[in-house]
Amino acid sequence: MITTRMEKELNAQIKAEYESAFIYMAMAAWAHKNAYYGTANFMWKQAKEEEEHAMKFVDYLKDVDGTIEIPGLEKPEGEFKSLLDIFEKGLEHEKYITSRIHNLVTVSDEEGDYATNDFLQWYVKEQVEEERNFRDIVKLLKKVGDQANGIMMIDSKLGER
Ligand code: OFO
Repeated sequence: MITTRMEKELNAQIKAEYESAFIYMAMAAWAHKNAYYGTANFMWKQAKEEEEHAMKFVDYLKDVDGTIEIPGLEKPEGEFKSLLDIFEKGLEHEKYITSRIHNLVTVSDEEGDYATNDFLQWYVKEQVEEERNFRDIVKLLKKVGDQANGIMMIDSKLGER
């Protein structure tokens, strides 16, 4: 049985994961419009993954007989300055999600909820991976700076995801 507080926090995280999906879809749309087709592909796939993150919380709430709340979402930012701008914002967003996951772990401790604590460990590991992916791309983009060839090479590499 899940506590009301834990249930509320997990539902808030369903919303946060769908917000992540929307943010990355907006980035994908901008990238496509600006002919960064590799980045567009990367971001559509990233958005799909975020939906999977959300659905894992939905499935978990089903497992523990919790109440699932389907959230309403805000329109995400749709204008960006560059690929570097996109990936820096992505990295910042992932850091925010990491802090949210860590807070959920703290709440599960406080609630004495060992099952949820165990469930959350998957997200703790996943966030290390998520931050790393974005950070690596930010570093590459900073290295090439304004060189169009370098940017196009990175974009094409991102298309392989
Ligand atoms: Fe990008 O990890 Fe979920 O939100």
